[in-house]
Amino acid sequence: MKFLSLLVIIAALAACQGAEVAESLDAQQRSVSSIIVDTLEDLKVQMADGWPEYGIPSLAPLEISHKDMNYATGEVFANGEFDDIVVRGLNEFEIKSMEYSLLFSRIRYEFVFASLNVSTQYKADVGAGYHLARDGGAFLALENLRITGQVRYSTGIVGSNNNFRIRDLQVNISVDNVVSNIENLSKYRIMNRKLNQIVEEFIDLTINENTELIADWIDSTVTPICNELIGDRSLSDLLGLITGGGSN
Ligand SMILES: *[C@@H]1O[C@H](CO)[C@@H](O)[C@H](O)[C@H]1NC(C)=O
Ligand SMILES: *[C@@H]1O[C@H](CO)[C@@H](O)[C@H](O)[C@H]1NC(C)=O
Ligand SMILES: CC(=O)N[C@H]1CO[C@H](CO)[C@@H](O)[C@@H]1O
Repeated sequence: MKFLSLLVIIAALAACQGAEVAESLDAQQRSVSSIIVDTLEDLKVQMADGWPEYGIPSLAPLEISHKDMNYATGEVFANGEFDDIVVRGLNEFEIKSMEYSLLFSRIRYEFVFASLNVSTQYKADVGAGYHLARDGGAFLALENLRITGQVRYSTGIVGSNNNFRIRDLQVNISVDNVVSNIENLSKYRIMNRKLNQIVEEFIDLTINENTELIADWIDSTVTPICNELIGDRSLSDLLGLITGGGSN
């Protein structure tokens, strides 16, 4: 999620950069949108290699060999181990729209991920007055994940690219379909399917019903972090980081 927000910020940066180099207002509107789209298309390609010089591995697919999860409070505990985690589809998003408005210092965007999915082997040990131990394979997918929203920014003195700031970040997330295939939640096949349906419904509701909560979180948490990250780096520095990364 944070990662997706970063994409948006990158888009904002690209827009601003474009605004400075473009000639006429009309030309600006067109070229800025295409600069953003080009930057994102480059980003998709670069995601396969990652940005090793910044310690970012390949993100398409993203592979994590092992992850532990431990949670405990009072009587309740949950310990999990995940092996061979593979996340697919991070770079398989379609840019449905990218509208830049110089007048409103705003970029509106819409991205659609056809399938963002994760597969893993899991081991879970859960206790809460009772005790449950489970293991097996697991697959989760978000199908037609749609991210829309806008970035509003302010630019400082014309010609200085050090005063670029994000004013607010709107991110609306919705998903058409959630797929959950977690093995061995129950040893009974029908019961297992039922439990997966509950997981699907839970994820669906979490994403589709909490849009405002997520949006507030992103705006209040991510916006300051982004501005901090941008610091006094110039926009061309930042664009260079994105598109010049990786393989060579
Ligand atoms: C997982 O996502 C990738 C990338 O979007 C897609 O090609 C693949 O079909 C998905 N896998 C399944 C089983 O849905
Ligand atoms: C995001 O969703 C909120 C509430 O659902 C809506 O008011 C707002 O216009 C949406 N923003 C965008 C940019 O789609
Ligand atoms: C420990 C256990 O019950 N493993 C099972 C998990 O589910 C797979 C596929 O349904 C079975 O093959 C395993 O025996």
